[in-house]
Amino acid sequence: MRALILGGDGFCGWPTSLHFANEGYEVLIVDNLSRRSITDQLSAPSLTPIRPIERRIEAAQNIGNIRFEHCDIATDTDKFKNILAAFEADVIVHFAEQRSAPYSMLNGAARTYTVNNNVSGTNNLFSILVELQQYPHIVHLGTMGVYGYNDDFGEIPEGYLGITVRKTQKDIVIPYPANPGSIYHMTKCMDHTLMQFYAKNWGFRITDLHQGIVWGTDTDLTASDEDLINRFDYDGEYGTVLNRFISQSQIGHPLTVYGSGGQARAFIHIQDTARCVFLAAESPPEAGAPVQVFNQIAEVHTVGNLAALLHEQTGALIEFQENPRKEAAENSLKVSNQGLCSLGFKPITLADNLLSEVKSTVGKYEGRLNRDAIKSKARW
Ligand code: NAD
Ligand code: USQ
Repeated sequence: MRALILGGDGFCGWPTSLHFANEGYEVLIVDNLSRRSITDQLSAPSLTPIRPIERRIEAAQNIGNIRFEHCDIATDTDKFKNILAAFEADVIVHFAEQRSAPYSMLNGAARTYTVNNNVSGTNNLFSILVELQQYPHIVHLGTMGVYGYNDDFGEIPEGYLGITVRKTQKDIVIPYPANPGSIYHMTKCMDHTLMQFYAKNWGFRITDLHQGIVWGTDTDLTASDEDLINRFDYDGEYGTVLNRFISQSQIGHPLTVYGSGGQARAFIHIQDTARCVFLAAESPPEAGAPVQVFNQIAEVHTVGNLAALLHEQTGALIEFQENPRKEAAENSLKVSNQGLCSLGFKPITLADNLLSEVKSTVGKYEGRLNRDAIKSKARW
């Protein structure tokens, strides 16, 4: 079986590529390494010393068959077409997007880049496959943020909502109403609509994984060799909340809780990201079916509770800051993850004590941390 991993040099893509290779897949990573250059521009490269892609790929040969092609899937259409034509993937996992909400809200250039990069990349993928008449299973990484984060419709179902139409009293199922909170999250809503059309018109088998916030740094495979080490972001744009709090507690920086800390969000450990993507990849929907949606999450916490937990464990101080984002000060959130659980997903949770493991990795490299990069520059 051949797996094409778009964005396979990134935080989620690299451990997932190793996971597929370890399961016996022939893996081809396609990435334009834009993430490495953006974080260099922000003076906040990965805290962990990730190796150049060539060295990563060389070390990965001990795990399985992995190759790399440099290509921008949003702009280099001819090269992308040649890669797709030659590789003839059985499954394509699409991670290759600009994934920071704050970055997407920095300024006009960042908004335009995020929309063009994310939506064009996704459209190019499907449009080229139509031309080539190739119909592999496509697994796209979406986000919980496409739903908004509230319980207006009760527990958040997996992509679709059963409703009764008031005028006709008919019971129907509709795509869950999109309610993005940033330009980045909006591109994931646009991707989803685009994919519904490609599934309806050309019969593509598509799975959209609406993933929560990923925390942690390594998986068993990335930890097996220093040359395979995964990236770790702590900065104001790309660092996600729990990984930021872990690194802040390590260097004696107060935990930067935005607003009251009442924001509830869904979380998943990086090891589970790789496992879930693999489970989903092996369970495609029927050709012609609507896009299959799984909520890829393990558990829900409020930001304030996470800060309190780290305070308890490490004594770190908590600093409530004015929230730089436009979002509800507090919300309640319940999310179904039945789809992946029914395929065998057994979520890792914070109770599994992995926090200290992540903290020790951060401790090892804390000398590389740029304190000036902790504060977010984005306001909206
Ligand atoms: P990342 O930035 O670490 O990885 C994305 C990779 O895609 C990078 O290596 C980047 O160079 C590459 N890329 C971006 N645009 C490209 C293009 N046009 N052509 C080729 N390569 C391109 O991000 P991540 O954290 O690994 O996230 C991966 C995916 O998962 C994203 O789509 C993101 O939206 C989604 N996701 C991430 C999280 C999270 O907490 N990290 C949560 C939910 C969903
Ligand atoms: N927050 C703080 N303090 C911080 C950083 C964040 O209180 O120092 C708060 C934010 O205000 C927000 C919450 O923590 O309420 C989450 O913020 P985040 O930066 O961890 O996550 P977010 O911007 O939502 O984006 C991340 C990933 C994105 C993914 C998304 C999944 O960067 O790629 O799609 O999580 S989800 O949030 O479920 O939509």
